[in-house]
Amino acid sequence: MANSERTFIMCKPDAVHRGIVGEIIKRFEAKGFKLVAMKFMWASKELLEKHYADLSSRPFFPGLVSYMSSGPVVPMVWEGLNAVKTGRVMLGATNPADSAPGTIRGDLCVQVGRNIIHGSDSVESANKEIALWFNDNELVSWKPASVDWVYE
Ligand code: DAT
Ligand code: MG
Repeated sequence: MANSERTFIMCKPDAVHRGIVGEIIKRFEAKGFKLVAMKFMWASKELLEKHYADLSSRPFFPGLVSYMSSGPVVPMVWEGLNAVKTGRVMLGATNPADSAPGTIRGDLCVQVGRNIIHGSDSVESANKEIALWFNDNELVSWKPASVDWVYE
């Protein structure tokens, strides 16, 4: 069902240190998306190198992995209609200098190397990322009481 598209969203270590994890979660909740999984963890360099494998040849890759492994992160799975595409819109452009006001990055951060949040860029990468960060038994099956008021 289209309403059950899933995306992988992660608050990065700067979001945790700055105490804005709640603000970020609030936006996905308020939008009407359904929380399927969430945890608080300190990710290993190995896991992050896998997560960002597509970027391994980029000059910023070592800095990216060391930033992402410098503190705890909050990986999450959110579900809903067009969750991947809409999630990206909610995040805003990769470089906060280009992120529109009203987006998470546009409102809450200033520099590309400290851009506070990750979001999957396609359904295919979402599925890969969800499988990389979560076991099947961590994905919770439930029906929000609000569902008939979010979808017609
Ligand atoms: P996004 O996170 O918007 O999907 P991406 O997948 O291209 O962007 O890059 C992953 C992360 O790498 C990004 O959130 C921040 C960092 N990054 C990307 N381009 C960068 C650059 N030119 N300089 C420094 N860090 C960069
Ligand atoms: Mg990306």
